[in-house]
Amino acid sequence: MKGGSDSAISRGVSYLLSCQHGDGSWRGEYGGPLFLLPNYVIAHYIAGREIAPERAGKMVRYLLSTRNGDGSVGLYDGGPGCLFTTTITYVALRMLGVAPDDEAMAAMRRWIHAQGTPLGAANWGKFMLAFLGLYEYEGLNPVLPELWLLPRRLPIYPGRLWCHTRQVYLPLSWLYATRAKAPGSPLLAALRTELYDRSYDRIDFAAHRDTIAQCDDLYPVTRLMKSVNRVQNGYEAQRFKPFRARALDEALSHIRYEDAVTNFVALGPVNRVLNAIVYHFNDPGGEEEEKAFAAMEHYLCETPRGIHLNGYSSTALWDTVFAVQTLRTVGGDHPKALGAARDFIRDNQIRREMPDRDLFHRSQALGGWPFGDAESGWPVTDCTAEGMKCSIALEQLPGSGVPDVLLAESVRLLLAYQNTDGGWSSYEEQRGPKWLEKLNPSNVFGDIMVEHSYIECTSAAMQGLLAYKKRFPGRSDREITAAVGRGEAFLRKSQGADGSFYGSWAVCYTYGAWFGVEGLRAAGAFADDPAVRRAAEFLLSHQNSDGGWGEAAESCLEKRYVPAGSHCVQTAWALLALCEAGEGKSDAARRAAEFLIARQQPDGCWPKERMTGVFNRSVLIDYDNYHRYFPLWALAKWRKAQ
Ligand code: LAN
Repeated sequence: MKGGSDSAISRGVSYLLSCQHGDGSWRGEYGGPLFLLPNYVIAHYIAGREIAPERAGKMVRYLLSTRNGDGSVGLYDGGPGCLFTTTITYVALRMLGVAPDDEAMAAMRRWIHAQGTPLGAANWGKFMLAFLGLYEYEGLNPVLPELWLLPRRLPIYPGRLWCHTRQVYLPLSWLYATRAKAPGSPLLAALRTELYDRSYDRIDFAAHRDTIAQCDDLYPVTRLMKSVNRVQNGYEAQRFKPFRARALDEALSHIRYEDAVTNFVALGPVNRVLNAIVYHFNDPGGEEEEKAFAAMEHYLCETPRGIHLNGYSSTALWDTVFAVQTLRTVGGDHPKALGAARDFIRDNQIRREMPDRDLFHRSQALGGWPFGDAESGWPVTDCTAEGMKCSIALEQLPGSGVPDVLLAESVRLLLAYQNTDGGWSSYEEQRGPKWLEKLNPSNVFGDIMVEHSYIECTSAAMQGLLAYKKRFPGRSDREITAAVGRGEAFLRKSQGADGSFYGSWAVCYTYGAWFGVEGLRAAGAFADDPAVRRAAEFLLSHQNSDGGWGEAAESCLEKRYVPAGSHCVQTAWALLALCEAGEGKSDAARRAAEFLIARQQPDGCWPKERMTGVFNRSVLIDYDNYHRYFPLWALAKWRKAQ
C-alpha cells in the first residue's frame, strides 16, 4: 500500500510539474456559468462590432453544446433549465448567424415558450433584452443611480454592497436610467416575434415587472423588496427627476474608476461587459469603448468544445498557491519549479494602493493578493493569506522573495478586513447589515447583497496570520493572537450540531470540513478537541462504501449533505481534513487513499469529474486544476501520516 502510494505520488508530481506555465504559475480554464458568453455576444452586437466568422463559429459550437436534452440551458453547464440563460443563449446564437428554423433553435424556442416566454426571465435576463429592445424598460423594476447620492451612512448606500453586486448594478443603474437601447434591425424585429408567443406590441410590460418563471425563482423576491420597488417605481414615474443628471455623473465616475484601477480588466466578466455597453452608449466608438472591448478578450477561452468566457480574468494565483503547497507536502526538491512559482507569487502581490480609495469604496489593496493576476488590482482575503503562506514557506529559495515590508502590509490588510463576528469575508470587510439580503433583486443568486464571513476565508486568514507570526515573532503578535482567537471563535460558532462546516466556494461540506479543521488546528486545537472530533465524525459518517466521498451540488442550495458518487477532489478534501484531524492512520483514511490510487490515470493525473466550484449558492464553476493537485496533495499528506 505504501509502495503503491509512493509510485502514485511520484507519477502525480511529474504530471503536475508538466502543467506549470513558463511564468511559473499554474492556471486553468474557468468555465461553467452560462450567462457569460451570451453577454459578450450581445455587447458586440449592441456596439456594432463584428465577431470574426471563425471565432463566431467556435462560439456557436460552444453555445450549442451547453443545451440540455429539452433545449434549455442551465444557469451553469449541465444545470436545470433556466429561462434567463436559455433566452440570452438563444439571442446570442441568432446574432452569431444561426437560423431560426434550425432544429436546435426550434427546440429552444419551444422550451422558452413553455416557461412563459422571457416575461418570466430572471432580472439580468430582462435587462440584457431591454438593451436590445426585446423587452421594454417599463417591465423592469428600477435600479436607481440616485442611490449613489444617498448619505454614505445609510445601510442601503450602494458602497456597502458586496463588490460584485455593487459593480454589476452600477452599470445597470446607468443603463436603466438612460433607457439605453440599441437601434432596431431586421434581426431584432425577428427576435421580437421568435421569443414571444404573442404580438410584442400588445404586451403590457409594466404588468410583468414581478413575473418570474418557476425555474428562475431560486431566491424569491421578498415582500420588503416589493414595497421598496413600489417606492422606486413611484419615483421613476415622476417626469421631473432633479437628481438624475448628477446621479448619472456619479455612477459614471464609479464605472470609470473601476476600469482605471483595474487596467480595464475589471472585477469580473459581468461588469467588464456591462461597463463596455455603458461606454458605447455614452460615447459611441470612443476611447473607453475601445479599451473596454479590447480588455474583454482577457476572458476568452478556447477549448476543444469551442470558445467561451472564463468566470474570471485568470485563476493563476489560486492555482499556483495550491500547486506549491502540494509539492511542499510531497517533499523532495523541486527548486526550479518552486523558484519560478515563488517569483510568480511575489510578482503578483498588489504593490500599490488604490488612489482616492475612500471616495470609491475600496478597502486596502496594498499587500494583498488577487485570485488571478495582480493587474486586476482586487485583493481577496484567502488569496492574500495563501500568498503569504507560500511566500514565507519559499523564502529560503535562491533569489529574492517578498520584501518584509510588503508582508507586513498583508498582515495589516487581513487585520483590517476582519468582521465584527470574528470571521473574514471574500474581498472586503462586511459593510452592510445582513438584512440587506432581503433586497436581493436577482432571482437566481443567493447571499449576494453584502459580504458574509466564510469558513474558508476565515480559516485561510488565520493560517496566513499565524505563518507570519511564526516567521516574525514579536511583530504584531498581540494583534494577530487576538484576531486569530476571534477567528477561532467564529469557526466554532459556525460548526453545525452534526460537526459539519458549510463551504461556500466549493461543493460543499467536504471542502468546508477541510478549511474548518485546518483553521482550528492552526489556532492550536488538538486533534482530540471536541470540535475537531465532531468534524471527523461527520466526515466518517458520509464516506461511501468505495472509500471515497461525493456530494451533489444540491448540498449548497439545501444546506445539507446531499450524497453522490465518489469524486476524487471531494475525497481529497475529506482525506486532507481527516489527516489534519489526527485520523491519518485510520482505516477510513487508508480506504480513501486506496480509492485515490485506484482512480489515478496512467498519465499521473486524476479524472475530470463533476464541477466542484460554486458561487452565490446556485452557480457551479469549473476549477480545471483541482483534479491535478488536490488528490495528489491528499495522498502525500496521508503518506506522511503513516
Ligand atoms: C470567485 C473565485 C474565487 C473565490 C475564492 C477565492 C475561491 C473564494 O475563497 C472567495 C471568493 C472568490 C474570490 C470568488 C467570488 C465570486 C466569483 C468572483 C468567483 C466564484 C469567480 C466568479 C464569481 C463572480 C461573482 C462571477 C460573476 C458573476 C456574477 C454573479 C457577478
